Amino acid sequence: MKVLVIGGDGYCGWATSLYLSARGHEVTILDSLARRAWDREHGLDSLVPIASARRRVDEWTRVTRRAVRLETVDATDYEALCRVVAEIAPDAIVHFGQQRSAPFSMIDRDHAVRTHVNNTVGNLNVLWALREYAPDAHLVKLGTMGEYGTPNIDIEEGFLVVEHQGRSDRLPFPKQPGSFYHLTKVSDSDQLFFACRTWGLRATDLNQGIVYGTLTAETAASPALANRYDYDHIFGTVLNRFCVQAALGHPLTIYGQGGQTRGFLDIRDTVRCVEIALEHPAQAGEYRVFNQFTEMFSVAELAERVARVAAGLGLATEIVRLPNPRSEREEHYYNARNTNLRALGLDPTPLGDATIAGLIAIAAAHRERIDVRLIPPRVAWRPPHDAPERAVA
Ligand code: NAD
Ligand code: USQ
Repeated sequence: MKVLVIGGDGYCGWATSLYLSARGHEVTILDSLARRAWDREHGLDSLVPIASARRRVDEWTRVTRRAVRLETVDATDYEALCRVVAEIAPDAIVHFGQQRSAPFSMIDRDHAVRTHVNNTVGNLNVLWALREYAPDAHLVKLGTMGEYGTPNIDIEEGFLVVEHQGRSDRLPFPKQPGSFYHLTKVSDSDQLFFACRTWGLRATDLNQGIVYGTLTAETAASPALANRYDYDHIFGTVLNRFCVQAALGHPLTIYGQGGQTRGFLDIRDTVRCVEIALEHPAQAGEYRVFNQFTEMFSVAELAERVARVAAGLGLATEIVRLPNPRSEREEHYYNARNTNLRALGLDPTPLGDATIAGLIAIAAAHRERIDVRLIPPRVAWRPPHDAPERAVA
């Protein structure tokens, strides 16, 4: 298959590009390298050093004799995007290429707007480029479990059968996203559904949970193929952050009560989920949603788990509950369905103590690169004087 991976220089995209290339697919990475620029802008860096985009694709060819093409293009640049899509004539496009941090999108108006322009214009351009140059190609788009929020009912895969006034319909599941970033994903889903209904495009929306881990067989093959490992308060996700904190002897930073429950998956399952979606394309005109996670955990459960594994490694780990910088439910019902990918062959990798110990060990090996000032949360969802209690008073 000829696969165009938009955002292929990022955390999920890099691992997926190499995984697909190793399995004989003809992979082109299209990436604006915006993420590297955002890191520089905010003084952040991956804990594990990552080679430049050019250097890593060259290294892949050296190690495997397989080529991955690299196009440094921004998906918001429609002409450049179309040139690549027309040239490659892909069988499938995997779209990872967006600003994906909730805190980044909540820093200020400028970051919220940049997130929306980058993600929404990019997604629209991908849909128009498909319509014009590859209408039969399958779009596999990364969405997020965070589109649904935390409703007090079970979360279905994209759609809900609703009975109302004696009539019934299968409608998009109600969305209650928790940040300006998550809002862009809701808008993308609407765009995808519309483009499939209207133009007959075929799309799979992968509503992915929080990814953890850093190693896949391919990224482990050489230091120059290493994947990013984010631990900072803007791009670091919760389990990866806890493992770095444990390695440092830094208290594990639970925001609020810690009852926040989310879907999680190992990055080794991310790459397999994308492969499964590609192997079983949506029909022409079909828009379908797969909830892409393997297990559900609360933040407090994860902290306790990491502390226990760290103790086994001789590391004393404290857990702290910080005032929550976000607006989110801290104790809530959470039960999400994830049967579609399993039905198509996903054999989940459960979170094992060995995975946590491995992440702690990688962090310990790079501890001189850790900037502890980047750990405490600094982006608040609302200024203190805007808290609802005050607003009501
Ligand atoms: P990342 O920041 O590591 O990678 C995103 C990549 O996209 C970067 O290389 C960036 O340069 C590129 N990019 C951004 N805007 C672009 C544009 N306009 N044109 C071209 N390239 C662009 O993020 P990630 O963690 O790999 O996430 C990838 C996708 O998966 C995102 O869409 C994200 O919303 C989704 N996702 C991630 C997670 C997670 O836990 N990491 C969980 C659920 C969903
Ligand atoms: N949290 C802590 N302590 C921390 C960091 C986070 O308690 O040190 C809490 C947050 O308050 C939140 C939960 O952990 O309740 C998850 O936060 P996160 O930063 O790990 O993940 P999130 O902001 O939800 O975003 C990440 C990715 C995003 C993706 C999303 C999937 O950055 O791209 O869309 O996970 S999901 O959570 O399913 O929406």
